[in-house]
Amino acid sequence: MVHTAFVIAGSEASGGAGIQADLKTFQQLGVYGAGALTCIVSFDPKNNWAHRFVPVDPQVIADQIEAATAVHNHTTVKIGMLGTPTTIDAVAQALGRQQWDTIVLDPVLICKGQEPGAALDTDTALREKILPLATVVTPNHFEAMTLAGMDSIDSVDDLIEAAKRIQALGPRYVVAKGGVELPGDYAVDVLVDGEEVTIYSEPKIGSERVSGAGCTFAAAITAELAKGSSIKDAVTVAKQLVTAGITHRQPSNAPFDSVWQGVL
Ligand code: PXL
Repeated sequence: MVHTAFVIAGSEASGGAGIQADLKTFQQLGVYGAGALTCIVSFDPKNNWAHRFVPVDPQVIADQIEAATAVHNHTTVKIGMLGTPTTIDAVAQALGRQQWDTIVLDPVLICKGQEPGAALDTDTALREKILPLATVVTPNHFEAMTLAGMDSIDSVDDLIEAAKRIQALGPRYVVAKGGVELPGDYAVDVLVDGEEVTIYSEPKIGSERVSGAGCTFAAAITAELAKGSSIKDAVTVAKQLVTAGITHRQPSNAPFDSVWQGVL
């Protein structure tokens, strides 16, 4: 029997991000994946790849989680894009129906191409209802600024400060991702575990963001924790997989290439 991991996230039909990336990552790391859909994102190739967004009915989200958690005894869950305060309520309630060893939250506020304004109500609801339940949270540069209430993050020290502020909101571990947004030649992530700070750094691969990098990173942490790894080792594997997956990215006709999880 292999370890299992559950994911609650949105569909991004092109296969770059969302639950498609999550489940591919679980499979790649040898974990049996299962998942519930929160929303459906369809890029619009006729309108500058705008994101068409449809939330799934909250009862249907609850039904999916009921079904999946009845079929397998999941103790590890990843939470990806939720998208609306109503969805956040439904997911917070459903999570409360059982004990979880590990809840990994990728605090997706907006996806690439969306307006930052759309993030505000989601930010408030995530901060109040989901963050306090999370074991691990994996904000990117924008999400770290928003959740930490900082106007800018311009250095690794700022990123550590943001991670510490977010940790004060409840999660045990914060992995804040500098990605291509911080100046310099390295993509730097910081893990904050209480007072301990671990820095993960790899040379940047180009200066463009790649679709699915955040989803793959958090899903890989989830899979490794499901197998019993320590958080430090889980982040090491996640960083390796994302770095290799970006190096061997899948080209696309959209403005973003996507991560190839099958690389390792
Ligand atoms: O990369 C963030 C993300 C997560 N989940 C879904 C998405 C996106 C971005 O497009 O569509 C479903």
